[in-house]
Amino acid sequence: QSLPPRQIKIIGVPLDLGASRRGVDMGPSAVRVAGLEARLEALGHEVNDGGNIAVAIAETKQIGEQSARYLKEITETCAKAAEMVVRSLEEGMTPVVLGGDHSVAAGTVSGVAEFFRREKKKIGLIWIDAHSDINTPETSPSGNVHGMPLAALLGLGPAPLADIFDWSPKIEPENTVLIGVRDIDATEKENIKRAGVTEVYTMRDIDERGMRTVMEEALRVAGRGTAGYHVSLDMDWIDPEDAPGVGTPVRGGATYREAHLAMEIIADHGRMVSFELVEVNPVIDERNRTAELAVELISSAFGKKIL
Ligand code: 4U7
Ligand code: MN
Ligand code: MN
Ligand code: MN
Repeated sequence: QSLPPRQIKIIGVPLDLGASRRGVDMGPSAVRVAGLEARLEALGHEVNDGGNIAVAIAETKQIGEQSARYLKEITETCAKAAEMVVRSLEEGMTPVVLGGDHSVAAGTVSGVAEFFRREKKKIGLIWIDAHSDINTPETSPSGNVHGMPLAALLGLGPAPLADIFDWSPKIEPENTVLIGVRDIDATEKENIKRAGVTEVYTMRDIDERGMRTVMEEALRVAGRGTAGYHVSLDMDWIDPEDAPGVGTPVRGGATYREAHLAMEIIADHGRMVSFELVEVNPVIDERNRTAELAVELISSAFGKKIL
C-alpha cells in the first residue's frame, strides 16, 4: 500500500508558551489518541514513539520581554527538540514532530539542518500555514513566538532561536516555500522581502492554479540542490470548517481534499526528510476531529493511497 517503508520516530513537544491561546500543549496527546502510531504501522512503517520532551509550564515561569514572551524557555525546548531530531536522523529514522505551538519548528528544522550540514548538504523547507510566521521581536504585533520561527530559521531573529547549534541561517531563502498563506502582517511582508523569500503560494494561487500545480512547483524549488526537505504543517492551514481545533483559525483555508492531495503529492515525490504537525488545540476542538484529521494527513504524507 505504501512506498518504501520507513523507520519513523515520533517526538512530542507539548509547548504552548509561544501562543496566547492556551491548550496546544495537549496536541501531541490528542494526535496519539487519534491513532497515529497504528495508522503509520498499517502502512508498513516501523514506528518508535520517543514520548514527549519536557517543557516548562507557563504558570511556573516569568514571561520575560513582552516583545517575545517566554523566549528563554522556548529556546531551551527547541534546543532539546533539535538534539532529538539529530539523534533520530543519525539512527536512520524519519522524525515526525508533534506540537505544540509552531515555535517548535525553530528546533526541529535546526536539527534537520545540523544533521545534513555535517554531510555538507542543505535542506529545503515547505512551510504550510495560514500565516507566514516571519515576525521578529521588533516587528511582532503580538509578542507571540509562534509567529517568529520562520524568521529565526532564515536568520532574521530572534537571535537565541536563530543561533541554535551556533550557526545561522539554517535554510536558504531560495529553498524556502510557503503554501496556503492568507493572513500576513504588514511587517511580515517586509520581512519576506528582506529575507529574500520569493516562493510564496497564497490561497489565491491555490484557487487560481490548483493544488497540484502549486505543489509540483513548490516541491521542485525546495528540492533543488538540497538533500530533501522538511515539511512543517500548521493545522490552521486547513479551513476551520474541517479543522476547528486550532489556536488562530482563519477563514478560507485548504479544503479536506486539497489538504490530502498536497500530502499525497509529497509522498509521491519521496524526498521528504522529516515532518512536523503543529497547533492542534484540543481545548477548542470538537470531539478530537482536528487531531483525527491530523492523523489522516500524516498518513497521506507517508504514503497512504486511496487505491
Ligand atoms: B502560527 C501573528 F499577528 N502574525 O505574529 C503574530 F497575526 O504559528 C499570528 O502560524 C501568528 O499559528 C500565528 O502573532 C502563528 C498575528
Ligand atoms: Mn504557524
Ligand atoms: Mn498558522
Ligand atoms: Mn511530480
